[in-house]
Amino acid sequence: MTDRLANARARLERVGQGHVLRHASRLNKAQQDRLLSQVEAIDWHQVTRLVEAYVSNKPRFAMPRKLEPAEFYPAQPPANLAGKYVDARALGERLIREGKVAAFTVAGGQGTRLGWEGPKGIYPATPLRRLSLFGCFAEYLRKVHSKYGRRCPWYIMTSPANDAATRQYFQENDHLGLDPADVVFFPQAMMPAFDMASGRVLLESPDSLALSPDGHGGSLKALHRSGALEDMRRRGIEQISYIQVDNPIVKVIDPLFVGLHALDRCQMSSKMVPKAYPKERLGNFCMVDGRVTVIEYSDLPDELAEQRIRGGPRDGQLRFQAGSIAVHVIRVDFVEAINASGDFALPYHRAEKKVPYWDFDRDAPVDPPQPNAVKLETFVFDALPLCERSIILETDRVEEFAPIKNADGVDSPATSRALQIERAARWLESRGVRVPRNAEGEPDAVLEIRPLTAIEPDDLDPASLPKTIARGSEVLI
Ligand code: UD2
Repeated sequence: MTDRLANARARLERVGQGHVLRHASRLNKAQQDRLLSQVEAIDWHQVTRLVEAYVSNKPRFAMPRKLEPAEFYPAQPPANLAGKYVDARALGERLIREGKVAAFTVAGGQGTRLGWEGPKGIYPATPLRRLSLFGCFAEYLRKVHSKYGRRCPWYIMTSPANDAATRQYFQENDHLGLDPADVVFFPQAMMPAFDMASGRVLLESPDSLALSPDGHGGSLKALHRSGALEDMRRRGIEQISYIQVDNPIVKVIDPLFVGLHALDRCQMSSKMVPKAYPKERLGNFCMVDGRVTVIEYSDLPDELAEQRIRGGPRDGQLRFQAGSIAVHVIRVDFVEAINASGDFALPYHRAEKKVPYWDFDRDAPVDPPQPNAVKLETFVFDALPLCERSIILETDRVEEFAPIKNADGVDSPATSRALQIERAARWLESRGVRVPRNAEGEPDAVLEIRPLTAIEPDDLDPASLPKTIARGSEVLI
């Protein structure tokens, strides 16, 4: 037995996970190396603590004693804030022009709900061109470049499971028209799945652990460990515009949002949409002990979720109405600071999942019919309570939130397509174009506006637009 194998075995035996390498002597050299590399990448002391805290025990959500809805900047500024919005947008634009803003996409998720093989960013998202999600973001950034005269670097967090396929896609597609030097990939860390009954780490095959990405909260560590933060420093980046991979109409960089966040000297800020219904599957922006805190929809008690405002200009609206669309601006020095305090750890969230595993008694894989495993993830919004200052900006759902998450039903390719077409129709109508609508008021044409043409309605030049869209037609602007 090699020293390497013996050492790893001893380490695992000490923490009650000796089964991981018990069959390793039957593996060939390459298989052993693969498994040992996975084992060596894991902090086993932490694993013992996590099993105790999250697998053997089910942590109960501790409801804060005092929970208030968080304040937010409305999408349309009231008269007393109109000047501030103008100043904020000007500041955001200046920061972009000075090269101080980077885009950051978290794309390490597995996309299991969509049933799409391969990186989700490759999913064909737009109604006519079937442009990929990554393609939408790349065109957005190319438009930012042409509008503001400055290239914004784009950081993309992958996972070890989709890193190679993601890079290959960019290479084969000429980096989607971007300068390769401006696209920086780095993988996030992985976390093993635990057998729910025993707390033992699962193996998916004799030479591999059952690993999955450690949650989008892992991005705050991965930015540091990968050297991406240093790269940002070298380029003079101060603000990170954080987006998820699943939303084709997201404002990859929004000058107003960046500007409000910078003007108010915040560490990390967020965008929200008013929830469509009380238990919509969005995190709820709340205030706990004077700090912005996201409470997951599943943790918000029904009675609070259903509460409505009585009287005043917002009469009838949900009291806890601010739902997170997972769009943030984060200061580079905030990410540096939390990483510098060595013990920075976001809380883990426990999910019970069906995880296929290898049964060594039968020497065969098992596809469990019921959830058999616990997966642990951290969430980026759990960094919000670490901020002294944090703002929330409201945005319009049709303008900015058309995520593709599920194969059908809510947040599916079909709902995203309808929202994309509706947004294109609104933009065209705002520039004087007549768009046919059906009895339900939906656009009666398939419309797509290239981000290269416009990332906001004012980018559309009425002189180059059709006067009328023909009913039933397909129009690419
Ligand atoms: C997230 C938020 C929800 C709401 C919604 C808006 C959570 C728990 N919920 O729901 O409150 O804001 O988004 O769309 O976050 N990812 C990684 N690595 C990982 C896991 C995820 O990069 O280890 C990425 C993933 O590629 C995607 C994003 O994070 O871009 C969202 O992941 P999700 O699908 O797990 O989040 P979701 O839709 O449940």
